[in-house]
Formats: sequence, structure tokens, C-alpha cells
Amino acid sequence: MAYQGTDFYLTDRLYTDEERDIRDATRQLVDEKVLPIIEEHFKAGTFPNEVIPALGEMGLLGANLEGYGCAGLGPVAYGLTMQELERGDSGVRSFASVQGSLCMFPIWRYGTEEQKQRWLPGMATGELIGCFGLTEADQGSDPGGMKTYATRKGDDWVLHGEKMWITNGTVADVAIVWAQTEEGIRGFLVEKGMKGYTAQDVPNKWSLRASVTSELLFDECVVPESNRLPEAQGLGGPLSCLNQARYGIAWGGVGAAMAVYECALAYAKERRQFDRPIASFQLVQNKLVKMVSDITKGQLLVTQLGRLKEDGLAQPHHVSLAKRDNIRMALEASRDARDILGGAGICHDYPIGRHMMNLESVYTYEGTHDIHTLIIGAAITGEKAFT
Ligand code: TGC
Ligand code: FAD
Repeated sequence: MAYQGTDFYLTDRLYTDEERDIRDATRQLVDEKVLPIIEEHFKAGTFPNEVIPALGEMGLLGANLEGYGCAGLGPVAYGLTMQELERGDSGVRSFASVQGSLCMFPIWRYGTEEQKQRWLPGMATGELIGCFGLTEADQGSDPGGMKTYATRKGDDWVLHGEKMWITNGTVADVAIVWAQTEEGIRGFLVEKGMKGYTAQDVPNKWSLRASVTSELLFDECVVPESNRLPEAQGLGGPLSCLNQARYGIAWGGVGAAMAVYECALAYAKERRQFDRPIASFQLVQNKLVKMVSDITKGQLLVTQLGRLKEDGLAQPHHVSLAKRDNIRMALEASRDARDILGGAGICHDYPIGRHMMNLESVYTYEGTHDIHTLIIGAAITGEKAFT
């Protein structure tokens, strides 16, 4: 039987027919094209490139943007697609997040008409790939202190520096690179093959193995002024992109939690110890009940956040609360699910270990759990506690 989702509280009733249809189509894509191959890619440490055309055909890249070949989905429909992609693998959701929220969104929001025409249609189909370079080896949670520098030289800019932990870095046709300038932080479109620009992959990851993670290097890299995002000024530019991506990640956490919960529930009903299914033991039920309660709360959280976004009322600290709590929830669910499977839980035969390892990265990227604590803390107290 096709996967029906985890829906203890009949949350399906909160979605429109169109939202459910898009969710179900993405669910089918994940069942047919991601789940059969993802474990092998995870083991090999490779991204499933064969999925990219299907993501493009279904309109899942830059899905919430209007025009330029993008699907123009509403926030809840978009969120449901992210939920389903992450039910497959965080690496697949990451690919879509980086492409749509971190690369297409800044071009769409801050770019020139020429830049939009050049990049967005090809990125929507997946023929062109993008990455987003904000983090540096020494500037992670505090990107405002970035060292990458761009100096104006006539009609060009000369970039120096490095970016670290960049998803899709070595495969990207275009990198959105944020750099200090004399006027403050600005964003540049650095194209594959530009002189002075190189990228190399980060080796030996045990998390997000089905995702490309890279280091970008800029050594006297000359970028024309026509490749600068003219409307992006200051740190608010890249941070506004993070709001978009963090929103999708909050939905993604629900998907990962659903995957590990459903696996643990099915296993607990089958697995027998002491002549009984382990699902009949109170302590196992306690773990399953905690998981389904947390998933239900996570679903309600992101659905309300999506409705706030529809009405233009979602603030960055609202997004932080959902990213922070849903990824904590998914990580805890994956640990409980692994426990329910006992020794079997450490094997690749089940998706739990893969999700658990992935979620360690998701807990850290797009603002660590603790950075989101501080963002919410500042919003409710009026006191910034970052330093
Ligand atoms: P602060 O002084 O608070 O703010 C600087 C300027 O930015 C504005 N701003 C925002 N604008 C839009 N959205 C937001 N969420 C914003 N937060 C702040 C702010 O109003 C201000 O504007 P202006 O005009 O007054 O200059 O900045 P700060 O230096 O104190 O830093 C604040 C802090 C720590 C919250 C921020 O830097 C932060 O969020 N740090 C975490 C870094 C992070 O999340 N990095 C993610 C990198 S990308 C990634 O991980 C991709 S993973 C792949 C995938 O998505 O799958
Ligand atoms: P640090 O900032 O050094 O944090 C280390 C610890 O210190 C954390 O526990 C943190 O919470 C804590 N800490 C830091 N500051 C404070 C404070 N003020 N108060 C209390 N505690 C604090 N970045 C990109 O730009 N583009 C990408 O595509 C991208 N993809 C990524 C993919 C993966 C797989 C990973 C792992 C990371 C990716 N990142 C990307 C980088 C990611 O955003 C950073 O790793 C993250 O922001 C944290 O930065 P850091 O690793 O330098 O940790």
C-alpha cells in the first residue's frame, strides 16, 4: 500500500485540495525515485543526480517563486513538498532548499532583470545548479565578521577569500557569494570557470553523505559589476535568504521524523521478545507515543507558520522557533527510533541511522539550535545575548 503519512490529529483537514495534491505527488516521487536508491548513494557518499530532472519537471525547484518558469506555490504547499523530500533524505531536501531558497530567491529578490532571465528558468528545471556561500571556516554563527573581500576595479570586482561548508559547491554553475566591500556586505554571482575561482569537496563526512559539501576559494577572482546583486545591501541580504530556507527546513524536520517513526512502529509490531511483540511493552509504547505527540505538534507548528506567511505575518523569530524545535524533535525521534530497533537500528537495512546522522547537520546548519534560542530570546526579552 502507498505511504499514507503520519496524521494522528487529522491535520490533512487543515490543507486545501491543491496543497494535498502537491504533497501527494511529491510523496509519490520520493517513494518511486528517491527511496529505492538513496541508501546506496548515502553509503557511496554521492548525491543522487538522477533525481534532479524529476524535481525540475514537478516544479519543486524554486517552487514558491513567481514567474521565470517557477511553480508559484503558496507557503503551505511548498512546505509540504519540503516535508516529503526530507522524508526521503535531508540531502535531497537540502539540494532543493539551496537551489530555491538560497540561490534562486536572492536572484529573484535582489537581481537585475538580465540576471533573472539568465539563471532562473534553467535553475527551475534543474539544468543549472546554484550554491550559496556565506559561511567561512572562521565565521559560522557570526557571518557578519566575514573575511572574504571584494574590491572595486573599474567595471569589475576582485574577490579574495574562502567559503566553507557550501552545499553543491563543486557542482554549481553559479555561486551566490557574500563578501565585504568598502560599502558593506554585497552579493556576487560567481560563475563556474571564472578565473581565480576554484572549489573542492569536504571529505570524510558521516552526515549528509548524499549531498555535496564544498569549500570555495577566491584568489584574485574577477567578477563583473553586472554579476553583483544590486538590491542586496548589508547582512540583511543573506539573512533574508536564510528565512526562506529555514522555513523549508522546519517542514523537512517533520518529514524525517515521520520516516523514523513509521519505521519504528512497523518494527515494534513485528519484532517479538519474551514471546510478545515489543509493541506490547509499556516502555516501547511510551517512546512511540512521545514520537507521535511530537510529530503532531511539529505539524501544527509549521502549518500555522505557513498560514502566517501567507498573510505576511511570519517574522524571522517565528521561523527560528519552528526550525529550532522541529529539528530537535526529529533528532530525538530518530534516536528513540534507533533504540526501538535495538541492534538492527545501526544497520543500513533501515533508514533510521541515515536520518539520525543527517539531522546532526540540520541541527547545526542554517543557524545552530543555540543561535535560534538566542534569536527567539532576543525577540521575547528585547535583550541580545550573542556576545
Ligand atoms: P544583526 O545586527 O542582528 O543584523 C544585521 C542586519 O540584518 C538584519 N537581520 C535580518 N534580516 C532579514 N532576516 C533575518 N532573519 C535577519 N536577522 C537580522 C538586521 O535587521 C540588520 O539589518 P540592518 O539594516 O540594521 O543592518 O546581525 P548579527 O551580526 O548580530 O547576527 C545575527 C545572527 C547571529 C542572528 C545571524 O548572523 C545568524 O543568523 N547567524 C547564523 C548564521 C547562519 O544561519 N548561517 C547559515 C549559512 S547557510 C546554510 O547553512 C545552508 S545549509 C544548506 C541547506 O539549507 O540545506
Ligand atoms: P560555530 O559558529 O563555530 O559554532 C560552534 C558552537 O558554538 C555551536 O554549538 C554554536 O551554537 C555555538 N555558538 C556560536 N556562537 C554562539 C553564541 N553567541 N552563543 C552561544 N553559543 C554559540 N553554509 C553556507 O553558507 N552555505 C551552505 O550551503 C552551507 N551548507 C552546509 C552544509 C552542511 C552539511 C553543514 C554541516 C554546514 C553548512 N553550512 C553552510 C554552514 C553552517 O551554516 C554552519 O556550520 C553553521 O552556521 C554553524 O557555524 P560553524 O560550523 O562555524 O559553528
